[in-house]
Amino acid sequence: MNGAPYGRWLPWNASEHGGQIDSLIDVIHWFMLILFVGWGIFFVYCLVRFRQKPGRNAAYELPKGAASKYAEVGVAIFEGFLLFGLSVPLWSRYKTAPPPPEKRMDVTAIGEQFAWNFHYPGKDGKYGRLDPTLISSSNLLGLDKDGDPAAEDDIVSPELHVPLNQDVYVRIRSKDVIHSFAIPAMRVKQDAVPGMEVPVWFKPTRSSDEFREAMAREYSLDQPTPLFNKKKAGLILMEDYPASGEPVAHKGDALVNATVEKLLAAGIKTVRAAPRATMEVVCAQLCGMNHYSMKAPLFVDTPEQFEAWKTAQSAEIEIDLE
Ligand SMILES: [Cu+2]
Repeated sequence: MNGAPYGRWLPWNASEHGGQIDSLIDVIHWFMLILFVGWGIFFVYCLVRFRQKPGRNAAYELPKGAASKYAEVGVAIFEGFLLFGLSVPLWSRYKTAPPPPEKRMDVTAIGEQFAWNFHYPGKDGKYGRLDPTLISSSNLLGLDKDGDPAAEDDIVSPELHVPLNQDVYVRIRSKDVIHSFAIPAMRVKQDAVPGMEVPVWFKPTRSSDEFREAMAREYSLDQPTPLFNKKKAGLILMEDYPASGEPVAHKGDALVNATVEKLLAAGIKTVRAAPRATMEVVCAQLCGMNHYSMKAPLFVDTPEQFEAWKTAQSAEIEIDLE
């Protein structure tokens, strides 16, 4: 990881195709700058050249010349080329070639006012049945755990976990109004439309660990910052403490109350830590009063971290059922 997280005025890019989007943004901005300066110069030229003078009357007829006609036809052809020569083929190539099912990680993202929830098919690779009549505060998606065997191993999570360097295939749905599933760091954005299931796909090429390394800094253990929530684990440790001898806290531990107490008891007052979530899924469609708060943390895990997370999720489900 080199450079500032938010270099070039863009969020960092963590996906395989993101570089192409950034190049397109660059090209369009340079092109618009050239047009802006060109038109600006022409505008000022016209103001000076055709300004009011004694003995000169305004002409109301349009100029009739071949030059302007050729220029207009030329611009139309160029714009047609941009649309049908570049945009349409690129769009169809990207939108009609999803990664094959055996190579991708499948997940469904369901938007509601005002949260995202993620439904993983579990070990069997099959999504369990969702039944709107089963929706409750403890079963947010209405997953039919008793009626459908395919639902037994499914995972429902308010966090999106994806594996590093593997294609991710997301089916996007909505429970109520139109939302927009957006991951700035992955250069992905797609509307979530009630009654429809719209897929998007991307391949994460940089892990959360990498971004944590870039964002790590010293925190004093009694310092209040919004990230340093001792109950909710906004921060995680980037090193073992103490560095020598038997560590009381390990790299990767969440900075929650229990960890902080252990560290203070060992005489440690400052630690190097980083945000637990370095990327997020947001809603990019004004969907109601609390639209601004509609976001979910995104984690790009190494294959081992991803397996460990899935195992922990399945364990939690079993406890819930007892
Ligand atoms: Cu929304």
